[in-house]
Amino acid sequence: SQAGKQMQVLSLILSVCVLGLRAETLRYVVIEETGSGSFVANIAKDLGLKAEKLSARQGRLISEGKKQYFQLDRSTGDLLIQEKMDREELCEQIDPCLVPFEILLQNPLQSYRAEVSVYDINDHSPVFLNNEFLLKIPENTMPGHRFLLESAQDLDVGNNSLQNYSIGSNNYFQIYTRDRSDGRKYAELVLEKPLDREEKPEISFILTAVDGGSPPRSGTARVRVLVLENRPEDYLLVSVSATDLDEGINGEISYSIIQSSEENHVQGMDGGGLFAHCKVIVEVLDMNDNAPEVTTTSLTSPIPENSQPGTVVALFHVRDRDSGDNGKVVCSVEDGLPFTIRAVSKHSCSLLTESTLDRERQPEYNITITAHDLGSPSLATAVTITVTISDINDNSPLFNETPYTMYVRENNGPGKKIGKVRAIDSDSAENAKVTYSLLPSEVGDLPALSYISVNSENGNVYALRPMDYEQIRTFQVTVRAADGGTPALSSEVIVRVVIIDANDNAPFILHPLQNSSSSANDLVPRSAEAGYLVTKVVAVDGDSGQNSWLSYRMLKATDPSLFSVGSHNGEIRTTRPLNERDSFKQKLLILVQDNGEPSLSTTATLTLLVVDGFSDTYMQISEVPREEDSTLTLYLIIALAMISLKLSEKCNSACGYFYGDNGFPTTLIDVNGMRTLSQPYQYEVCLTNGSDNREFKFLRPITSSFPTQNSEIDMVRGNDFLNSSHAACQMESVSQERTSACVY
Ligand SMILES: *[C@@H]1O[C@H](CO)[C@@H](O)[C@H](O)[C@H]1NC(C)=O
Ligand SMILES: *[C@@H]1O[C@H](CO)[C@@H](O)[C@H](O)[C@H]1NC(C)=O
Ligand SMILES: *[C@@H]1O[C@H](CO)[C@@H](O)[C@H](O)[C@H]1NC(C)=O
Ligand SMILES: *[C@@H]1O[C@H](CO)[C@@H](O)[C@H](O)[C@H]1NC(C)=O
Ligand SMILES: *[C@@H]1O[C@H](CO)[C@@H](O)[C@H](O)[C@H]1NC(C)=O
Ligand SMILES: CC(=O)N[C@H]1CO[C@H](CO)[C@@H](O)[C@@H]1O
Repeated sequence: SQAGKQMQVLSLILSVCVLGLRAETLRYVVIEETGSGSFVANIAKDLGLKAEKLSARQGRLISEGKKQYFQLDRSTGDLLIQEKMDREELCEQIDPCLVPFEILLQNPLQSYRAEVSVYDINDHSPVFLNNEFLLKIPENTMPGHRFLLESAQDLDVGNNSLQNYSIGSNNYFQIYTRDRSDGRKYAELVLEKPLDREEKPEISFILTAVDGGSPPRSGTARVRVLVLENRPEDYLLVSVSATDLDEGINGEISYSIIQSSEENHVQGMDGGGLFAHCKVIVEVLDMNDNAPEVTTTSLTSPIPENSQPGTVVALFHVRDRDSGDNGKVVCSVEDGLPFTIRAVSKHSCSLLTESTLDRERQPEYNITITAHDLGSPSLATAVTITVTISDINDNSPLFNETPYTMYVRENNGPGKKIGKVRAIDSDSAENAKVTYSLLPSEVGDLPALSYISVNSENGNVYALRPMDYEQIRTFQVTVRAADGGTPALSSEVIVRVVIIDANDNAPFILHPLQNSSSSANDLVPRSAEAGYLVTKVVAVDGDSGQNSWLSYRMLKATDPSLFSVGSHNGEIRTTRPLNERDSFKQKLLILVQDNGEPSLSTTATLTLLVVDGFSDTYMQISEVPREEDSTLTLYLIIALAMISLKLSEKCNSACGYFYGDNGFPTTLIDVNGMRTLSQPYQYEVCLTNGSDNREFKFLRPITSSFPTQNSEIDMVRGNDFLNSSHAACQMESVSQERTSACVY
């Protein structure tokens, strides 16, 4: 230490030589921290005075500050350091650091100005205010981005002050040392490589500040970089930097934001309260971060199904908070619906019907309207509205059967339900409410209403009166179904009522006549062989089907061994040859029975006369009144007609004529009743052709058979009776017979 002081003093002497005494100011140099008592210079010599003279003139130092750093040795004239000087305390960052004083002499009074320049030594290291600082950097920060680091402070000046910043090795950042306008250095961290939070969420390294002293001194701090997810709140927009020429606290700058009327001012204020402003204009670029908003402003539901295409159903207000394309919105509606969407204005669109609607097909629609913006990627919002379709009376009731056929057994009790009609209307409510009614018509001579009725509500059909199958087999009425719409729609259906036969008619004997006082006689030649066809019991039954299937049975006979009756055809035949002993007059009682359940029957009494040959003589035996002859003829005609009429529709009027005029019960008119005769037989009917006597004399089977192509012919065949206006004839053909029958 003692040696060090000598060195300092030595150097001082050297430097004093440089300064000398010039003008009024004496200039000296001393190195800071030089110890007290150290020699600075010999003032007496520099003033050109002898040391004694200096003492005699009471030379002394007058310092400008409070502190007296130097002292004057009057005996030698030496300027000595009285108090050790710290340059940093004396001058802070001011360089050069001068300590001025005056040298005052008496007798005469003289004043000399002197100043000592205090040289800096590197006695301070750069120091960071904080020994660690944190940088939060979003991971999407682009390489090249610069970050200002807090500067380190070094109280020394010149080459001893902070010269350079360096960082520990890392893969992401480089450090650059920059000069401020005042020559001070600051550190700039530059991102070299993209950050990846997932790969390295935190990067840490040592920041070193080095001064230019010899040897250099340094200070360090740790830098921690936190890599952030791309959160907007951490996004570094801009770094501002201000400089202050002052030193110390007057040069320390703090930054703050002053917000006024949407412009950000950044204020930089130094420790002395001086401040500067700069304007930071932040232009916010729109990001498509708002989905369109859709509001239903009007909705018409239900809408009638007959709405014209183009009817407005709903209005929507649409807005998007974004700007540019991000805020442009297009509305659409899903495909396949009878609706379309149309822009009404910049901020609204309407939903219209596009085609016709049909409530019966779809009564309700859930319609999703989608609004999407033109941003990339686009954002969309969907709203769903429910539109119901209201009914219009556009459907008639439809019967579920057409025509209806209902069956009623004859002799039914009045008011019997015989069936039900039902019509469905696919409209709704009143438009679908169906009521039934019977259209006026006639059944026979009576209005249909007197036969049946229809319940207007439920369509039940009732027979109002007992039906007589033998009178009416079937008839049809028209039922109308009308809905409750305005105007109402309706449809009609035919209801066929079929009367089912009951066995309520006993067989009726057509031949031989049963009610004459003396019944008709049939003649049997005594020469007849066994199997000779004597006559035929002709009976009919007013019923139909099984009820009219007749069978014949011999109940009683004068000689039961002589005659037999065909159980199906009623033919009376001899069973053996006749002989002399056989009685002239034979009486037969034949039971005719139908096949109904229970069956009904009637009997026929036959009187047969056994004769030796046909002659007028024999004919006279029978004393049949002429009245009855014509009646018989009529019966036969009827019997024939009955067969024929059923086969030929055009016969109806002719037949009606017959029955009405002659007072015969209409129940006789029954083709089916003739089934008893529907055997494959033909008969030749012979009548006498005398002017007065047209009595039925006999019949004889015709052996040649007709072609049997169909059942119609079959039915007729057994009844090839006769053309009664002539004495004798043979049916030539079935068709002829049919035609001729109609003539009667
Ligand atoms: C300061 O350093 C520079 C270069 O490092 C040198 O040229 C200069 O002479 C030095 N100044 C002093 C006063 O030592
Ligand atoms: C300053 O530091 C950088 C490294 O940070 C180094 O490359 C450079 O040489 C240094 N400069 C001086 C003058 O020491
Ligand atoms: C419409 O949506 C409602 C409610 O989700 C649903 O009950 C209804 O069945 C839907 N209608 C149609 C026609 O899809
Ligand atoms: C026989 O019966 C028929 C039909 O029933 C009738 O028209 C006729 O008057 C009756 N004759 C006698 C004599 O009773
Ligand atoms: C019945 O006689 C008439 C008159 O001669 C005749 O025209 C008609 O064809 C005959 N009918 C039959 C079925 O033979
Ligand atoms: C049996 C009989 O008297 N037949 C007569 C029928 O009438 C024709 C002519 O009208 C006569 O030629 C028959 O002899």
